[in-house]
Amino acid sequence: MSDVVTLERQGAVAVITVNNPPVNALGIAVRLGLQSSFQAAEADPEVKAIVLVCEGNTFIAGADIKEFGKPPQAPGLPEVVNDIEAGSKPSVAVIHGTALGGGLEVALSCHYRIARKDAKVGLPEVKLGLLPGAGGTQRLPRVVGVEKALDMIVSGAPISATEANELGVVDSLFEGELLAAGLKFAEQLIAEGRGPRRTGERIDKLEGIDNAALVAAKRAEIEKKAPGLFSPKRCISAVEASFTLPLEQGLERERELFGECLTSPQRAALVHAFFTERLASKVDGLAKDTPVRDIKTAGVIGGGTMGVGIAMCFANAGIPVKILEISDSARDQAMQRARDTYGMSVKRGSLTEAALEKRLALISGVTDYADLADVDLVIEAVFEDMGVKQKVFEALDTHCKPGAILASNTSSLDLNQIAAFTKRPGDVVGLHFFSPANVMRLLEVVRGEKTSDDVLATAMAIGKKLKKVAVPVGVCDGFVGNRMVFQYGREAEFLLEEGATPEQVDGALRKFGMAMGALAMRDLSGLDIGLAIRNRQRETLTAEFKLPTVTDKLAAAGMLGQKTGKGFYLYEKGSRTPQPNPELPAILDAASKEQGTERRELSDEYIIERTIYALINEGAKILEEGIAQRASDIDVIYINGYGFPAYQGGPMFYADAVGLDTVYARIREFHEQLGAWWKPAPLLEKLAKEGRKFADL
Ligand code: T1G
Repeated sequence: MSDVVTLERQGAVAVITVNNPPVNALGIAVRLGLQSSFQAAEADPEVKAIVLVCEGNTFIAGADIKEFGKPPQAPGLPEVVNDIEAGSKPSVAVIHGTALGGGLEVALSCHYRIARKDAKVGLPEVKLGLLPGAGGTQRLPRVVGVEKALDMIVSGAPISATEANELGVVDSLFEGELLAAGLKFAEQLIAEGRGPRRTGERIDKLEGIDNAALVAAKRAEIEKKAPGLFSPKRCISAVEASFTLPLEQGLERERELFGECLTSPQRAALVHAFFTERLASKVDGLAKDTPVRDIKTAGVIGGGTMGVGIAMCFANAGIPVKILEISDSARDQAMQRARDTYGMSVKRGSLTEAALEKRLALISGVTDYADLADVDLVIEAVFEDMGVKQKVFEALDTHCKPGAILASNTSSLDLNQIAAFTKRPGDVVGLHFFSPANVMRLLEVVRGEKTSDDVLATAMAIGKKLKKVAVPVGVCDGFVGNRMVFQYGREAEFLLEEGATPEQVDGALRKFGMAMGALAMRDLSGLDIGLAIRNRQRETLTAEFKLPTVTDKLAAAGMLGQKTGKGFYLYEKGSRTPQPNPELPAILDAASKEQGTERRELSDEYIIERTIYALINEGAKILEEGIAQRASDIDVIYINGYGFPAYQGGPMFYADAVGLDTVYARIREFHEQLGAWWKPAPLLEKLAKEGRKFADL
């Protein structure tokens, strides 16, 4: 027994309780406690059945991720679960909250499972660059069949208790008190004289089906969908062993494949992404007990794509929200846009008609600022022009109640200047959503120089409530994400002037793992938007800072990207699939001549260095200016807002993996060869010379 696992007997039932906050992770103490508790119950002649239950919000949510990469400590989880399954007395796992990863594997090694109706179960290891390493790839197929097991293990997505019950993963559902439900089930087993039912011995779900074909189909699907990912392929091979090998050898094969994943760099990057996403919500210098204002109602200024997407986030979280527009027709259009957007989710089957109506009922359209007098939080999402922002914030200052939070969704303008338009700059904060706002998880929470602590704490809390990954950032042009993407986009465009094609640049970036190429992304957001920002930059840049001119030429020719059907690529009517733009080569030739740039062959590796190192160098400047609290926050921003591959860990993690001395040396070369904009960030130079990492900061 240990202080995190206790054993007590209630009549003929041994009750084993895990209590290891916050999520009952299977750290060494829990593994030792489980092993000794099950052994003790097995040895106690009074015990006829065993109940496994957990304290706190959830059943076991997996192995202790913090232990990965550290020297393994015995007993390993495979040993513990095999012991549990081998027990001669029927054991019941009582699931509440989430039974995930090693937690579900422990439950699958118990002979029976019951779950509270609102529970979820799953094997999400693939999201950490791993695979279920304690029998999950061998036992789950024996319960749900190979097809469903492949879906659950390769996607890592949890299923509801109801579905788990339908599939036979859990034997019954209950509501209310955990232990009572567990004892009732165990006593029934005793009464009916039902003994152990070992999952590992079951084969009925493996027979009579062309499992090899299912595996081949999944392999082909993954090769297409995620060619760069390491662990999904190994998940498939492990499940394949469940029907090609006897259990013992299947478990061994699983261990081999697990070992390969454990040592893969992708695992380190994905575990980094897991923990840093949670770390990002911790704001340096903000006391844990900083009061948070109560946000029961919200308002959004502007019913365009962003405004409606933001309003939907509030409705999705059950918060009534008013959208303010300048006219009745604009108001009605905004409401229709919300209905149409929800309608697409209903069509896709990810939302019911009833839920659509319930959420729409929380969104109302208004045309008068006076209608916002009583809301707790207002977010402005109007055109990116300081004059327009001034009118809006002066009106909000006049009409909104004292204590209301006044937020701006600006993506690059000076929030301190916006706050100064009001008599209450302490109540002003930036809430920078990413398009489409109802889909993208990232939220940059912009802290103005006068933003008060409780407003910042409230903004972070509302971010979590809206199921966003909220990351605090400081005020500068483009904050963190956009400021870095300007440099990344600049280099992608320069590479076109130097001889690359959009297909080559974007192809290299997609192979690197980016969700979308840099130039396709520019076409999506609109070249006029990019150009407006670039022209504003031109005003501040000194002569030695050269800028590419391809966008200028495309815009001058009326090619603004997807919205005009032509940009870096061509888009057929109604299609978002980029095709080569036949007019581009001439434009590139003209740009190269104008810049005096000789066009030449460029390698994919060189393209990655020019684009990703531009992100890293600007990230280092952002860190030294304190615009981002920590390097990992930049990684969280890029993974959740800019399609940076989580399995590369984010730009700053990637830089550490490559080695800052290598990155710095290459950037110095670019500085000498290309120009002033490649001047290495002093922080990068310092860390490289000291042989340190961004992670050391
Ligand atoms: N190990 C260690 N710490 C964990 C943890 C884990 N498995 N899960 C959560 N935490 C920490 C987290 O960092 C945070 O810490 C706090 O708990 C609350 O988490 C052999 C190999 C369970 C759905 O992948 O998905 O089993 O920030 O903020 O939103 O096959 O946490 O407070 O210091 O996320 O309520 C598989 C991972 C492991 C599940 C709860 N399991 N966890 O969400 O809270 S691999 C997982 C989650 C494995 C075996 C293999 C979620 C949650 P802090 P939180 P939440």
